Amino acid sequence: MLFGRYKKNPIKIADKQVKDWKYATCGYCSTGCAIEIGVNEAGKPVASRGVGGADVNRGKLCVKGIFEHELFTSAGRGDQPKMRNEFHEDYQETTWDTALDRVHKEIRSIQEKHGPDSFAILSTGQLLTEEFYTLGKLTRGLIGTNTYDGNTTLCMASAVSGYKRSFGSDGPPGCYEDFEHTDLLIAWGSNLPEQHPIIYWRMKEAQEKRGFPLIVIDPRVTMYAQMADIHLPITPGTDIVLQNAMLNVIFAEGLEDKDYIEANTNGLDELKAEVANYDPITAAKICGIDEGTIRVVARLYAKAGAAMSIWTMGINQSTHGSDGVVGINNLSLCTGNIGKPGGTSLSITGQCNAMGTREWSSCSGLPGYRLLEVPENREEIGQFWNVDPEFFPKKRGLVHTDIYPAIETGQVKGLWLIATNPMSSMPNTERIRKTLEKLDFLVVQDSYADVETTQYAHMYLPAATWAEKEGCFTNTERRVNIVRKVTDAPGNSQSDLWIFNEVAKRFNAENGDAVNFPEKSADIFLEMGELSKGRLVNISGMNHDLIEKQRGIQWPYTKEQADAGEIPPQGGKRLYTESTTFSYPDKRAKLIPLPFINNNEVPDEEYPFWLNTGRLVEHFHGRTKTGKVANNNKYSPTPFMEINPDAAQALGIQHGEYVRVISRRSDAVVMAQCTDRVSKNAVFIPFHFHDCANRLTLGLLDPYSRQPAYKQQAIRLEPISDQKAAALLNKESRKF
Ligand SMILES: Nc1nc2c(c(=O)[nH]1)N[C@H]1C(S)=C(S)[C@@H](COP(=O)(O)OP(=O)(O)OC[C@H]3O[C@@H](n4cnc5c(=O)[nH]c(N)nc54)[C@H](O)[C@@H]3O)O[C@H]1N2
Ligand SMILES: Nc1nc2c(c(=O)[nH]1)N[C@H]1C(S)=C(S)[C@@H](COP(=O)(O)OP(=O)(O)OC[C@H]3O[C@@H](n4cnc5c(=O)[nH]c(N)nc54)[C@H](O)[C@@H]3O)O[C@H]1N2
Ligand code: SF4
Ligand SMILES: [Mo]
Repeated sequence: MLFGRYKKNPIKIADKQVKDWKYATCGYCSTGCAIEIGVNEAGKPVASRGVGGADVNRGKLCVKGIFEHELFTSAGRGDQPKMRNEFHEDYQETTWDTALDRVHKEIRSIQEKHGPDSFAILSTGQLLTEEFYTLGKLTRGLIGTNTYDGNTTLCMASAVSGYKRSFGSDGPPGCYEDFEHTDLLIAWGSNLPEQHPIIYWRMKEAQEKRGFPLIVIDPRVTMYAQMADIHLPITPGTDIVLQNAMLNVIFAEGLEDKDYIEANTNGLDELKAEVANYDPITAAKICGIDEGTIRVVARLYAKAGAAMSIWTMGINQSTHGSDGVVGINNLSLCTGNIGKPGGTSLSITGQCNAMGTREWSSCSGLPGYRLLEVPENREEIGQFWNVDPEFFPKKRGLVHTDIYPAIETGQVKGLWLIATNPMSSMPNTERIRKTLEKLDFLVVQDSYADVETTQYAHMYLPAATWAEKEGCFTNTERRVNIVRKVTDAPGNSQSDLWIFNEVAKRFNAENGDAVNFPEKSADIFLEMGELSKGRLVNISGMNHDLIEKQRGIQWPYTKEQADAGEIPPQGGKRLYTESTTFSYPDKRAKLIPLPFINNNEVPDEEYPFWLNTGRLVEHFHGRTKTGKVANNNKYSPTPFMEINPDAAQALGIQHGEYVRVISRRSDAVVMAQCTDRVSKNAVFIPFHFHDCANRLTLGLLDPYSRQPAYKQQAIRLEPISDQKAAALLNKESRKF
């Protein structure tokens, strides 16, 4: 039988007159899709397509990747540095030399007056790895501030912290191919079809072949939850209670992998003692999942030949974020599900190069997962960079979320924001607004001149983005892939690498140009390769051309291993197999007990609803990019909330009406979208819109990772009688 458009006019795709296809890696999410940008005769990017031979996406792209070429000509790009005078007036265009001389002068003058750490540098997960490495060398080796971090503290810090606590090092051990070997998949707080559509497609294809059960744990009935075999609508913020209860059942029924535990782990007795407190009946009362279901899921998980866990922000962004990751690792270790095909504990990363910054930016330490706390690591990098190792701090300084309060108290006086926008992404943005206003000197280095933070900046540096420059990203499965330069950046904007190198020249001149800063991205990559030798994150066998040829290579990858055929041509698939052991000195992983303390802001009589925040498939973060691409923006141009129809009816709120949402911090106006995706006592607001979700969030911090709990806070709702005025207010607070 024939369906669809048969006999009707077939869809005609306009001939874009592509002359040449250029290779890149998608610049949005951490899936790491290989993409080709079509340029026409005049060299103008006119089309995007997935790369067929690339293992990650096998020719596919999602709704963001497919329109990514439109970014190059999108509205709001910066094309000239801009500067205000010392009275914060006269925002004027200026030359690069004047701008960068002033950046150098202001940093040093603040440091001289208030100490080296009084100037803060905050970066991102969206630069190229070579840029991250260069920024790290500049910050740690020349500027010498320890107030240096990235937005990954808002994103991956709990995963990093949990991996370090369980395995002794960061580094996701699994890969996408694990879907093709697994017998069961649990997804914790991850909305894969919307946030990582192509990883989802890989998973779905494998599941259709192998029929493994999919268990989704999420308070919201997401698209992923709708496709699950079992959906556990957990009470927000209580995942570790469920994890403990699952282990309680596993131990009680003797389902653990005793041989694996004995050979590879420490801490079993302490863990057993703690989980004994979490029998499924008690646990059910806290986490909202009934006793019988906890037992079924625990048995299914432990009895599966190979079981895989993935997770994203529903775990990381919590006051128990780091513990939640350790809890997943506990489950994996106790059932022997690490380092084997289909048996893994895989954190799904966020931004396109959140992995690259973890590995090479020196934000949390020194390059190649080295630590400031380890004297040999400081010595090694000092020698390699020609910097006195004594110049390095002996421990990590303030993290992202602690830097803003340090601005409030006057400890930090200057800030350089690089590719991150706290006015849309930090919790409690009304407080952040006041914080930014306190700064003596704020530099904003962003590809878009209309990013909200420029309103508070003394200096704006226009940066090239994505395929306007050349270098690498590392994706969720440790695959390094390359972005080639497709087109020039607009006007007088420059690549982040160029900017860092120019700033470095000014600091380097202070001490006779002692430190070497290569200009070419390919050379910087080789330098990183040298530093990676003998490290877990070994990339020494890779170079830019080889990476493009193989359509991405996973680390660890050395020339010796590749020549000897010990690893496939596309790199090491898994960590903690026989050839890579855990990073603790005794090479064993740790089982860690996780007592649960309920420390969230929870709904009460005054603020009766949970506020959950997150993402939509068509938009990326603060929408500086997707807000300008018509085919993305058209799906959701207006701030909205998902609300349960019964809850809406009880409050007299109609579908499509504007509603005032109020938290203890501030308020926001959103359009009501009635849907059963959310329960009667919860609303969900995407955080993509300016002056919206993050006006309301509290952002209590995880004690280990200092990551904010963006997903758990309390709000109340007020219907708005004057809908016209609300629509206008809403329009004003909308960015585009
Ligand atoms: N389209 C698109 N894709 C993106 C991004 C984007 O902005 N747009 N951003 C990228 C980045 S940086 C990141 S970090 C990832 C994020 O990817 P995801 O984490 O998958 O996305 P979120 O929507 O932030 O949150 C995931 C889910 O956590 C659930 N959740 C809330 N509270 C809890 C809880 O207590 N327990 C559990 N188990 N779940 C809970 C939410 O209901 C939500 O469905 O996406 C990446 N991909
Ligand atoms: N309520 C709530 N808040 C959240 C989250 C949540 O789930 N809920 N998630 C958190 C998470 S996981 C994350 S990762 C953060 C993300 O939050 P942000 O770090 O603020 O992310 P973006 O809005 O993507 O900001 C990146 C900026 O870099 C610019 N840019 C893009 N490419 C380049 C480049 O090559 N060079 C330069 N110099 N600039 C560039 C963009 O224009 C943009 O302004 O948000 C966090 N905030
Ligand atoms: S899944 Fe992620 S990496 Fe792939 S095309 Fe979409 S946004 Fe880009
Ligand atoms: Mo993120």
